[in-house]
Order: sequence, then C-alpha cells, then structure tokens
Amino acid sequence: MPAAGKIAAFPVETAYGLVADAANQSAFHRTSVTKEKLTMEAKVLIIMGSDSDYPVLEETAKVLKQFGVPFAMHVSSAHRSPRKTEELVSGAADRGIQVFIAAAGVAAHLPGVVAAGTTLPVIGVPMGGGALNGVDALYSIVQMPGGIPVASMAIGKSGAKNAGILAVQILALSDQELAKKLLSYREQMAAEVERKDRELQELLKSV
Ligand code: AIR
Repeated sequence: MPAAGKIAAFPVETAYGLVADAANQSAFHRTSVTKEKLTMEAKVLIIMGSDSDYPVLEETAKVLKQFGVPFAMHVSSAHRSPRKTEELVSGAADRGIQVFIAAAGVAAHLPGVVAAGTTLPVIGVPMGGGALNGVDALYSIVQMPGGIPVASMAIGKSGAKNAGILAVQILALSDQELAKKLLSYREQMAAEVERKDRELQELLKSV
C-alpha cells in the first residue's frame, strides 16, 4: 500500500509529532511507535456530525475492532465545522485511509460533502431521531446526484453495523486474511440461526 509506505518513511520526529496529534484529538488510531519502526495505519476514517451520534457509531467501531481493521474516528460537521471536515478528507488517502464512513442526522450532508472531496469509497449512515426519525437523514444521504456516489446504509444501529461490515468487504478485495474472516463471520451467523431454529422447534413441542 503506497500511502502507508509514505507514512512509514517519515522521519521519526515527525512520526512522534503525528502520534501526539492523534492522541490529542482522541483519535482511535492503532499506533505503535518505536525508534526503529512506525506503524500508524488507520485504513478506515469514520466521521460523525456530532458526538451525540457516537452511541450509534459504536456499532461500527465494534465491527472494525472484531475484524482487526485499524480505524480513526472524528467528530466534524459539514455545517458547523466545514473547514475541519475538508481538512480531514483532503489528506486522508495520503495517510493510508482506504474507506470513509460518514454519519449524520437530520439534514445529513456530511457523507455527500466527504464524497465530494475524495475518490475513495464513502459509506453513509443516517442517524435516527429528530422530528422525522431519521427519514430526513436517509433521504439526504441516499439521494446523491449522479457522479458523486455515497453507499447509504439503513437508519441507526443496523446501518452503523453494516457500514463497518461493508468497509471490511471493500478492504477484503485486496486482503485474503480479511476475506477469510468474512467467510467465517457468515458461517457463524448461519450456525447461530440454526441454533435458534433448533431451540424454537424444542419450544414448539411444549406448546
Ligand atoms: N449534524 C451536525 N451538523 C450537521 C448535521 N446534520 C447532525 C449530527 C446529529 C444531529 O445533527 O450528525 O445527528 C444533532 O446534532 P447535535 O449536536 O445537536 O446533537
């Protein structure tokens, strides 16, 4: 991955500076810095419009952690902090980011704004709540004009979970280990359904 190589080639002083910055911003980077070696390898950048979105986006974080995918997470709003949003997006590919996940509620323009600033894939997650229970956010995210796609997920926690899985699926195109983990994830899900069905059949015997 050329972008990660670029980061690893930074002088060590710069590396420590970058890691300190990440720590100051409370980013969820997986970092491991020694004098000899730097790896700062977030592959997925999650941006949410407000910290009030975090309880939902925790589902995304759980999935990425489960698959061992390093990610970074930031609060930045398309409306309240447009410059910060632009900064987060513009240098991301050079920092090794391969997929964006952008989540917002109400007039949810964040995923579209992120998509406008990058050619990396952008997954949008509509937040529930508000006067329209997330339908406003869903329409804002899914109804992108031709030319600037956003992969829109379902409203709320299911969407947040699926955003993580879809990001893993994208990364798995060039990562065999991840592809294998996805297969076993599916197998586990199917086994779980089987177990629940067996339990239901047992239950029905006593009805
Ligand atoms: N939001 C923040 N800036 C632009 C938008 N659309 C969204 C957030 C959050 C909702 O507004 O993503 O879902 C309410 O934010 P807050 O900070 O008032 O709780």
